[in-house]
Amino acid sequence: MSGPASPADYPLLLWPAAASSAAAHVDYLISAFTAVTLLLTVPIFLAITWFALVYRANRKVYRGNPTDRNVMVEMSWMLIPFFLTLGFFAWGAQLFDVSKHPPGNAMVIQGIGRQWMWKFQHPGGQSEINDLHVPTGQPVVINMISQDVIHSLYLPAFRVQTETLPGRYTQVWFTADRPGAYRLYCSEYCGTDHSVMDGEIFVMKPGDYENWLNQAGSTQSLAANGKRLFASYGCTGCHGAAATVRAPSLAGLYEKPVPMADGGTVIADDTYLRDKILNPDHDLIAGYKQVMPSFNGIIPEEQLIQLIAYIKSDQEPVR
Ligand code: HEC
Ligand SMILES: [Cu+2]
Repeated sequence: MSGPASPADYPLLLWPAAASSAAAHVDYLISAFTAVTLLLTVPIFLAITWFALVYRANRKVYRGNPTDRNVMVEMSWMLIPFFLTLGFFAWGAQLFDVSKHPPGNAMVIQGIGRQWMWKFQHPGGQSEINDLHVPTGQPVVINMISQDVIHSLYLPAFRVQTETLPGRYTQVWFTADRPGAYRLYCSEYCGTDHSVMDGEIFVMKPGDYENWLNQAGSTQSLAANGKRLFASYGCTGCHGAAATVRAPSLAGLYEKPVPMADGGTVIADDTYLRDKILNPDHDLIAGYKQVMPSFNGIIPEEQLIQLIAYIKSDQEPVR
């Protein structure tokens, strides 16, 4: 847990520690871009100053007969910066693309942002408030959602930041590579206590992380919790094997295309499943009579995540 915060606890870090596989690449880009920007602007400022001094009013200097325009010079001051910046565009776009595509073997940690705290849940069900423990060498995706307004999870040591939105899951991913404690922030102004919506991210060697998971304790994995909720909210009454209501089986549904009543198809990802549980009257499925009650305002975000974890885990292909 982070203690009471005072500005003196957090010195202004112009160049935070680099603790992820992507951090060095981002730093190279920023440094190179800064260097080129200086290279392109400093000579101009120096030249302006020099000309302003040398040719200022009342100074006796030769002012006649200016030289002709020099096409080569004009073309080069336009084209060289143009191609340089295009190069940076390609470089930045490539890093952006990497940041949007986590590797397939990534471990998923669930995050919830709300005024004014972060809550994280590990796959085994361990949860923590404001702090986050992650292993080194393992790609980690944080799948997050907001319970109220827009927040943004900012992890300076990993050089990543992603908005946390109400009603939609967003992801941020990294592979931490240097054990230590780093800060995590909300970087979207979200109300009175925005400034204390922060915490610490602890990067641990895989063995230490295992130990931490064991001592953090958890009675049930997310999926097992979801299974329990699936029964207690009465979902089994319609979606269970013994149900008499005609409702689609949810086994094997995750990430599969679902045929819609309007003829289209939708991929059953996290956001689709969440929407369907909260607003079953939207996106009607082909071939069913819609009798499912809305669970909007009834099932909190945390339990929606657990229900989805259960639907994900229940993967025998039935459909
Ligand atoms: C009264 C019966 C009933 C109950 C209770 C019920 N559902 Fe449904 N559910 C349905 C029906 C019927 C559909 C198909 C709706 C349609 O036509 O779009 C459906 C659709 C779904 C879908 C989309 C399935 C697909 O193939 O794309 C999901 C996900 C879902 N329900 C989850 C749940 C969860 C989770 C619960 C419990 C919190 C629940 N349902 C409770 C009847 C029910
Ligand atoms: Cu916030």
